[in-house]
Amino acid sequence: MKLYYSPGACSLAAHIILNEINVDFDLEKVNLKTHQTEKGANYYDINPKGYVPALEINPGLILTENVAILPFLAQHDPKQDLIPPSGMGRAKVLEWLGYLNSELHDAYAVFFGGPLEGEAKSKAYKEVDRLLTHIDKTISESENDYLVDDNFGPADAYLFVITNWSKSIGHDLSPYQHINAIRDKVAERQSVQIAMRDEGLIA
Ligand SMILES: N[C@@H](CCC(=O)N[C@@H](CS)C(=O)NCC(=O)O)C(=O)O
Repeated sequence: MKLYYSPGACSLAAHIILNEINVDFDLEKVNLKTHQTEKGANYYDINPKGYVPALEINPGLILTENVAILPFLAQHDPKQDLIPPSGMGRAKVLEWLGYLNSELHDAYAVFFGGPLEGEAKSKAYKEVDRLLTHIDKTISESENDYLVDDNFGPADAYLFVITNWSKSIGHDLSPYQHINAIRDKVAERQSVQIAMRDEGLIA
């Protein structure tokens, strides 16, 4: 398998799960401004949508979209801890992935679409805070160690990656203690440390 990624982008979640499932994989960095890969390919030939992540499963077989890639990878976990194979547990993972992708990811993405000023900027921060408040409250009301049950899974990886962007948009994540409790556990995982190091995000 090969993951097309950009350092620190949402593709980091797939990178983390690849490290968790113990498969051989390659990485190819994509320059999202020029849409060239580090090997000189035109990225639009690989993913016509132009964004990361893209997962090459076999030569010529490409899977895109976080909500498809993350469960696809997680189900390769030999211990079956990352995602339940069926039933409500799996549906709950997909529910979180859908919400993170269509709501939280989008709310942060507004900051990366171009410079935000004045009212538009404060509205964008408010939206991020509104969603984080909901997520934090939901976690506080559950007795789980992670977003779904007591096992780390793809939704936790995705939440970790998206909330990492708070730093680059100048957003204060400290009020969200339940999110931060999950973030702290995720950050300690070897899969996460290795992925962040391999993307050049930490030394
Ligand atoms: N719907 C896509 C969105 C992916 C996405 O937004 N990727 C961002 C990085 S986090 C990207 O590559 N942006 C550059 C671009 O759109 O050109 C998914 O969930 O996989």
